[in-house]
Amino acid sequence: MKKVGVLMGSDSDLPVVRKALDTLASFGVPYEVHVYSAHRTPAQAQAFCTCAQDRGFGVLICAAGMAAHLAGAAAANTTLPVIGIPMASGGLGGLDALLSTVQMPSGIPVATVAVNGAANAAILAVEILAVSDPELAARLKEKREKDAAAVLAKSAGVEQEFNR
Ligand code: RP5
Repeated sequence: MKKVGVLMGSDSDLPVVRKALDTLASFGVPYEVHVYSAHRTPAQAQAFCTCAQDRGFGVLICAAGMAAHLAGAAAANTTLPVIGIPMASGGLGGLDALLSTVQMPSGIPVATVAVNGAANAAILAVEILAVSDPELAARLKEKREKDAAAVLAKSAGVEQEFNR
């Protein structure tokens, strides 16, 4: 199975990024994690992304906050799909990172999830890998069904309390 490359701009992003790692692990998807910054360690970030396809990665997840250029810089250095997680660090609640991550020029896309949307970033990465992996696709379907059953169970509780 192809691996997921997970990059974050700072180790201060890890508490949120951990949700992506846990989600990938729950699907049995292999990953590799690095703290590489587009600004503080640009050479390492570029070197990783340039070789990622040859090293067996199928998709990259990049989390960064503030002037968040990591996902865009990654996308500039690979044709693998890149998923950006805008982080809510700094004083602007993540709006700065959201705009920096999502507003890519035509030709270099970044699939941007919600601010701090680490779990969805991982699920999207799994969905990308599942296009060519029927077993993984079955695991995704199973999770959807489990999640729907949990919501319906909660609905049953609310219905019982209020619908008379
Ligand atoms: C970004 O700056 C990082 O991704 C992080 O979200 C933010 C703050 O980094 P630290 O100053 O906590 O290392 O590049």
